[in-house]
Amino acid sequence: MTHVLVLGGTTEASALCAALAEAGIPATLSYMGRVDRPKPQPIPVRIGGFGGVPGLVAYLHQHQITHLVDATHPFAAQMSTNAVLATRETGTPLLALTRPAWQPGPGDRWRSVPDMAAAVAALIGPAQNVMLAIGRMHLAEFAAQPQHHYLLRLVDAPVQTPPLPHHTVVVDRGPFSAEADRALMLHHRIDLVVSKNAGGTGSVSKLEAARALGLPVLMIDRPDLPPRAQVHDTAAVLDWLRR
Ligand code: 3Y8
Ligand code: NAP
Repeated sequence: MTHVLVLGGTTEASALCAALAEAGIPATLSYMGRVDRPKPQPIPVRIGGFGGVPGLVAYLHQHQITHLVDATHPFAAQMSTNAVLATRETGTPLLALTRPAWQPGPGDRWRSVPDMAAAVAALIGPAQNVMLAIGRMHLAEFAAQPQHHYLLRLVDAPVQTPPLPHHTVVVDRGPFSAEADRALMLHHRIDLVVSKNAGGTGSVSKLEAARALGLPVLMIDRPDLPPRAQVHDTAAVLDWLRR
């Protein structure tokens, strides 16, 4: 009896869940529980960490999971690493559903940096209006460059004030639109956009808006992940499940 566990939190994960529901394939979606109101899904959802690799191993056994699809965000490196290690231990087939990294195109003014620390270091220099479109988890690191005015886009209103002396919070969740992002950047007179190289369609809008406005982008490259089989679309996952 097939039972698929999908590690979610991305647009692609939601598309896969819809396809699994449509195909009548028994599946469960897993969220970490990072945001207040995760998106409703057409299949059963579990929320919360598993408890490291041992916890995930136990879950795979207890719920007789026959296939694990890692459809987490490319920056969810710990989850993806745990998925590789746990399935190596249990022998559960693992497939990653991910999206290709964004590539700069004509008109893009990108400066790529290897990680968050390098992005912080790259902000040395006189005060600018900086759009930090990287969520909530790494904001505190930017306190090392307090001179800028930061525009912060967050899924939920912050519980405590971010440790940045000059900042404006916009509470919004993607997918976003290039028109709205362009208006947002103009309204806040943004000089520079900081972005993770998430790939996909859910937040590419900020890159399109930056290109239209001729703004520079500080692009944070993805963390390295252990090797695993990976595909870029739902159809390939369904084929894999049928084999
Ligand atoms: C909890 C679950 C779907 C999935 C939608 C995608 C697109 C919209 C764009 C910007 C960039 C950012 C952030 C972002 C996007 C999609 C996708 C994506 C970026 C939700 C969701 C969960 C999260 C967690 C959240 C992080 C944060 C990152 C905001 C749901 C809405 C910045 C990543 O407050 C927090 O703790 C937020 C944490 C991890 C990164 C960070 O460091 O703060 N995502 N985002 C998942 C869980 O609990 O397991 O409600 O949908 C999902 C989505 N967010 O089904 O339609 O596919 O990527 N998510 C980044 O890319 O830089 C926003 O503002 O331009
Ligand atoms: P992470 O740093 O790689 O994972 C940290 C720990 O969170 C994991 O070890 C695991 O805890 C738990 N976890 C992460 N994803 C989980 C999931 N889908 N289901 C159950 N537990 C999960 O992960 P993250 O970057 O915080 O991402 C958390 C969630 O937000 C994921 O669903 C991810 O797809 C989504 N997301 C992240 C980003 C981003 O920028 N990082 C962007 C968009 C969406 P245990 O070790 O206890 O099992």
